[in-house]
Amino acid sequence: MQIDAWQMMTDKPKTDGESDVITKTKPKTQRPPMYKVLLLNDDYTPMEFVVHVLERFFGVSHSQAVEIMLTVHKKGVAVVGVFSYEIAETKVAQVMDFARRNQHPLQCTMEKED
Ligand code: TYC
Repeated sequence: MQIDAWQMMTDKPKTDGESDVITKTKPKTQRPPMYKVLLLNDDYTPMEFVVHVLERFFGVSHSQAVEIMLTVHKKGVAVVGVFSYEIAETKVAQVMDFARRNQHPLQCTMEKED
């Protein structure tokens, strides 16, 4: 009978049926769910205001902001970013508060990513 690394590390002698085979099990790492932040179209919010919102709260360039704003204007809705629950919630609150303070009906919501 030979002394092996397992025995030396565990101080446990192998008994019948135990082998040196190590079965690797892949740990199932749980990623937190992500949330899409959506901007909705309306007929009253000025285009420049939406562009400003996108630059200010979503850190996109002016040309990206114009592009996203026009997508919302034409299609009715667009995803403006994907974040953790807490960050998405903060973005939505910031946009809604800023729109309300400026008396625009702009709507921003969040939705769990599939
Ligand atoms: N439809 C608006 C207009 O014509 C512009 C607009 C774009 C409003 C995007 C909201 O999320 C929005 N003034």
